[in-house]
Amino acid sequence: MSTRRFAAPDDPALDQLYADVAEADLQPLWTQEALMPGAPPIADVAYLWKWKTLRGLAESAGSLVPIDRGGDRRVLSLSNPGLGGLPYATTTLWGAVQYLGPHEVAPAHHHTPAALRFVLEGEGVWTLVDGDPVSMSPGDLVLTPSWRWHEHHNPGDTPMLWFDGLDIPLVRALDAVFFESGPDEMTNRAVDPVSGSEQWYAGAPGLVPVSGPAAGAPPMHSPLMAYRWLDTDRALAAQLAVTGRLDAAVRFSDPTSGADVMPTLRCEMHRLLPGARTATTRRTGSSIWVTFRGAARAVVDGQPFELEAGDMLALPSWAAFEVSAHETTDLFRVCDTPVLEALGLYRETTLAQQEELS
Ligand code: 1HN
Repeated sequence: MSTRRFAAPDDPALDQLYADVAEADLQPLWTQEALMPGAPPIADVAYLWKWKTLRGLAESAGSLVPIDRGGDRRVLSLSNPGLGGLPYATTTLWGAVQYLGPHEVAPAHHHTPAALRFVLEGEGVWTLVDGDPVSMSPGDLVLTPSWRWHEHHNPGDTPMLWFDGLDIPLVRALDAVFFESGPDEMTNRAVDPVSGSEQWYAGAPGLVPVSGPAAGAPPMHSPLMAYRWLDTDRALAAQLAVTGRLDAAVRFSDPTSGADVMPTLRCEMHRLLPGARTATTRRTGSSIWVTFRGAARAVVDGQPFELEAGDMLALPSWAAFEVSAHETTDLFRVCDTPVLEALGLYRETTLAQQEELS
């Protein structure tokens, strides 16, 4: 005979059990309905920051706030209204506009969160990545992978503004953020427009050195620190020419392996010709879309966003997303897809016309 005794809902013994369980810092699974929803419960929202606003406020910060130790950088971070005041663009991504004024230096530091810059305005700035001076121009993608020393120099007379993308929320969630300041002395040097990393790894398409600085190192990030707009532009134009389509896209990759530029961040550039309309797609993981040039309409879960040069759009996980171009439009995208893929959690689905309309 069974000795099991199931309590009735109003059984004082059951009340006592719940009290004892709570007292012991335990929680019964059977009371947690929100634990496994049918689809991800998503807090961050689709949100657009307009360049006009970003640029104006970054410029004001440039005239009112010096770059000092502590902050180290003049950065205005995209703060997603769905994330309760956190300085995060999405659940996993940090996005920001950074302003480096004429003759300013942002001092050396390193941190475990990985960073990238996508340059929007200015000329003549260079960033020193682990001692390698990397020049920066509009449309360039510049990497500062995890724990690489970096400092920014603007020897010119005009400001530079760029988009910063980092994996800070993800690294925070993993309790793996470390940071150190570098030496205060300024590094002054003549800057070759071609960094050492490009001399090694961007010598010619498809050719990588048989032995070079990255040989034998664990392939944690691309050894190439700069991806030049000239090359990106040429690749997109060639792809449009060969396909005859109205849209083209390229992924920035580690030239030695084809992997993403950094373990946590994927970068892409998309070009849409006038009249192009992408499929409507849901993907796990979040993205930030930065408009480099053009005019386009993004639609996220039915909500329209008008994109113009410099505008930055936060796209949450699993949101239904499509873009249509009013004129030739170039869109930079950073996303956390490599993490989702590495963990076997990446999913995507293209919505059929019928679903789109409902
Ligand atoms: C950082 O170090 C940079 O080096 C940019 O330019 C943005 C946001 C949060 C923390 C560190 C940079 C950052 C950052």
